[in-house]
Amino acid sequence: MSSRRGFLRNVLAGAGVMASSKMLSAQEVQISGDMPGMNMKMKAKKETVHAHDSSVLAETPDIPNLPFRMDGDVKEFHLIAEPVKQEIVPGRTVDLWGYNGSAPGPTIQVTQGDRVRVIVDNHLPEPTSMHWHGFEVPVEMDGAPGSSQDPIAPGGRFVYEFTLHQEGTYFYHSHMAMQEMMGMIGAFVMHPKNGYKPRVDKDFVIILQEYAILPNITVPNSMNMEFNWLTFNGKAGPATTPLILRHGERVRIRLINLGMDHHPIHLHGHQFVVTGTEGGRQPESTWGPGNTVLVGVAQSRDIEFVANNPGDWMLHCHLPHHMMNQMSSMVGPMSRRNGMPAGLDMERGMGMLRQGSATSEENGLSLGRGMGVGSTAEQTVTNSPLKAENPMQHQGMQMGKPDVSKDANSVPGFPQDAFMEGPMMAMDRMVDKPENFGLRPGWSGFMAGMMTFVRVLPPDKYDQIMELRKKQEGKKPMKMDMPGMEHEHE
Ligand SMILES: [Cu+2]
Repeated sequence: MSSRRGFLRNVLAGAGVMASSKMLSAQEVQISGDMPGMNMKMKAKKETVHAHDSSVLAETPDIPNLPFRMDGDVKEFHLIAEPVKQEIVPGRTVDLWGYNGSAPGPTIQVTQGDRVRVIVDNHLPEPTSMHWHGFEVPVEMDGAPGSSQDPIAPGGRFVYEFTLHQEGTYFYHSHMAMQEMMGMIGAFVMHPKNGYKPRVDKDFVIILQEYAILPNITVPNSMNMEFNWLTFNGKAGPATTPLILRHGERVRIRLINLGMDHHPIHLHGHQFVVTGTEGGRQPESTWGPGNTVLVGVAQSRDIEFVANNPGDWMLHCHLPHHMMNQMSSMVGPMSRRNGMPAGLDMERGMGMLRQGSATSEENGLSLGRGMGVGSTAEQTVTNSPLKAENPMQHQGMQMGKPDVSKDANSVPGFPQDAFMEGPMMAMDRMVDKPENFGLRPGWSGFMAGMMTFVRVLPPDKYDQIMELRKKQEGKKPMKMDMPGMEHEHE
């Protein structure tokens, strides 16, 4: 079994890229004022990047791009389905299944018309199959287990090969339903042969996922119907990486959803237009303004806007429970009653009524909220007073005082957000990174779940962050920002 590192080395060697060579980020390409294919020398020659292509390479914050090598005219990628450790927020590393060490898996980027080969190795303990979601390819390449191919056995391999005539935001995923809920998806961006008009300056990919993970274990319960970890590219707020924009730039954000819920993704401070779906580019006549786009399960939505309003703007799922971390019914002290059933059996876990009404004693507040296997009965939690004088201490978090009124504990419904967010939860330093530079102190206490920032910055602040980022990237052994491409002067 070849190690991932070894594999990457081989791929890089195959692509003529030395491990030490400096890769360009999408930003840097953009700063140079040209398209990626023009200012870089590529092994791929002109078949892979078209002279009239004004597309910028898409960036998937917190997720690498998948490198490729050219085999004649074929772009060859290599994906390894395997268990991965994923740090969702500082201090919370969970056991997911993904590809090449990451969940979601690395982003694949090709150009419309490319001949593509993807070697898929299965390093999972059970069979898997790779589906190319929305691809118009011959049925034997569709990855439907049992019907179009045998599942890929543990230790096995399947080689997919197809020519792609489409353009747009696509994705790959395991076609084993429960594996999907373990993280097994990745983005597959097909850039158009001739660039979209109007062209964008920045192009981002965000994959929406959700997991049900009990507070005391690291493995998601893929059978659960409720979720307490909601992620953008495998990270929950405040660990998500903000999208950095220079004031005035036009931006595309490609949103991809694979989970059990639909997510209304909302942007502050700007109106956008939906320019594409999981079926590719939409005609411009359909582009109406909005600021919230519902990304349904198995769908993708491309949104575009001009970042003309300076500021640090939230981009988030607007389902209230998807703006929280680690939420389980143990967290909200909502009842004084003993023995609320939670996760006792599947019927109740899924919210099916056996007796009584949804709010009866038998069912009560935990109905359909059980975090599942392992929890026999919910711990009793009382309405214990929140002490403003004596804030609780936890890990490396900044412990501000919970801001509650003197009579808070006599108010029905208290506490609600006093527990879930606020200065008590701030961890600015623990999630420190160039993209967070200059945010308002304490910001991280209010970022959770499917949340990140779109930072529309004046030129000097923008340059400062890009400079910090360049420095940080220089420290990393290698950065896979540009598949198969290398810096001109190295
Ligand atoms: Cu949501």
